[in-house]
Amino acid sequence: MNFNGQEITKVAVIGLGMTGRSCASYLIKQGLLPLLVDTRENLDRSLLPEPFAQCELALGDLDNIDFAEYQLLVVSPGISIRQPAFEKAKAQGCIVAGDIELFANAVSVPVLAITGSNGKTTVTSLLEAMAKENGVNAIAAGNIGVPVLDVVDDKSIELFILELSSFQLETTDNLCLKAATVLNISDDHMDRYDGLDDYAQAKQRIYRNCQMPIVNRQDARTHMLDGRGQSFGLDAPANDNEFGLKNGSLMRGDTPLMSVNDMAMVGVHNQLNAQAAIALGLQVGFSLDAMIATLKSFTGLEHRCQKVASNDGILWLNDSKATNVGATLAALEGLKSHDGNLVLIAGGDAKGGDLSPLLKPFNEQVSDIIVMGKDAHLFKSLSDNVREVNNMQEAVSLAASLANRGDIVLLSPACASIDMFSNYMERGQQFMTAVGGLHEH
Ligand code: UMA
Ligand code: ADP
Repeated sequence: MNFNGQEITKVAVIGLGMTGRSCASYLIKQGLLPLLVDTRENLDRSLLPEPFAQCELALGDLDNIDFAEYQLLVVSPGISIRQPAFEKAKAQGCIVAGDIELFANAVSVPVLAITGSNGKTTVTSLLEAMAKENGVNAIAAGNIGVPVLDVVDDKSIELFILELSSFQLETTDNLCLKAATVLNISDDHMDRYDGLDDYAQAKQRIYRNCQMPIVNRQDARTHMLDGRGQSFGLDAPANDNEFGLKNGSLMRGDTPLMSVNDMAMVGVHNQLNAQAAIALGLQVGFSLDAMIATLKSFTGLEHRCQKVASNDGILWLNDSKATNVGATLAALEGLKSHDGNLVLIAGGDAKGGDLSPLLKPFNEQVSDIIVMGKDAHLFKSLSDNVREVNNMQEAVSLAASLANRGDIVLLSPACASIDMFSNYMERGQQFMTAVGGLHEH
């Protein structure tokens, strides 16, 4: 296989989750027989796809594997490349890359990319819907859950819209983009980075080979050092390279594009997401009218400030996708004008993040905080109104006993779910099921 100008014959795939399996299948299709590696010793070989049977398999500690004879190591995003095994391999001449770099090497149609701490999936899905409205056959892929190498060879695709995580960007060097954005930077994945600047640097790699960077005016960590690009923000735009808000309208320069009241998505953060999507869409020739039409009908995604049906006069909101502090702050900001009590259900794995920005909204807006999970104790130091429970059922029952007609119960955990649930979807689903079961007596 030709990879960035070099003929590759010996390759290893590190990690056999969704990405690793996709990489292995792709490489086998290219006529290679990759070494398959996973750090989990108990990985069930019988669950691996049939074509993988021809490949050698190595399980366990990466330090016990000799990568010297391999030219390329394709590493999954869930595995940190900052470990001695990879340092050693690089010193021996191995290239360390991820699936997005292999995609970059193979793709021949335009690509847009989106990263940021929050809003990636919303903006990526919104752009996919805008593409459809424009009659463009586009596909959303990457961190959104569709491994890029599963779709790169589909000749019917006219445009790729990639959601990229900081982990994927760390192993990507040559992805050429029509336009890209870092939506925002706030504390996340601090168990993998040495602070916010280190994390922001990984995200900034998205601009490396990008024709049009789209940055957030209110968030300096999203900016290009040379000031290049277009921007979006909460304030009024100064010129046509700026998108913004003025008198309740989404604006480009002096031109009102649409009233925010006509958007189907709610919350100020979604007004920023909409601006970013419009700016990206214009770079690939989408019509403004079609993008505005999409914004009038696109209601947002499940598990993101989603209303849960109930008949008790309480508004139950499922924001299970709030896996970091920034997302929970955005949800609380959106509920600022609410008059009744607000009961918050939070907790899980804080990923080493700093919870202190929650202190102010907790004091000003939240009447009761119900917490669970690995880092429940961290919330107790933030407020006196914190009660700990053991599971989602208990959390919902307690919330129901605390809330009255006109109040809001918000599940917005500010933490990852993996300590108690298989993913944020399961957490949100358990919340919705428990709320649904409240009146079945
Ligand atoms: N793992 C090991 N040993 C291995 C391989 C993996 O212990 O040898 C563990 C990892 O530490 C991790 C889990 O297995 O806890 C999954 O890691 P992975 O790299 O195999 O993940 P994939 O199944 O390939 O899924 C990845 C993304 N996951 C991560 O980056 C952790 C998925 O994003 C993405 O949808 C998928 O690739 C397709 O591109 C999920 C995610 O949580 C939604 N992303 C993080 C986020 O959004 O915050 C970055
Ligand atoms: P990501 O894919 O980056 O995790 P999502 O679109 O899935 O982003 O949203 C994750 C969480 O962040 C949800 O709780 C959502 O309400 C919130 N959110 C969405 N957009 C923004 C934004 N621009 N700023 C802050 N929070 C946001």
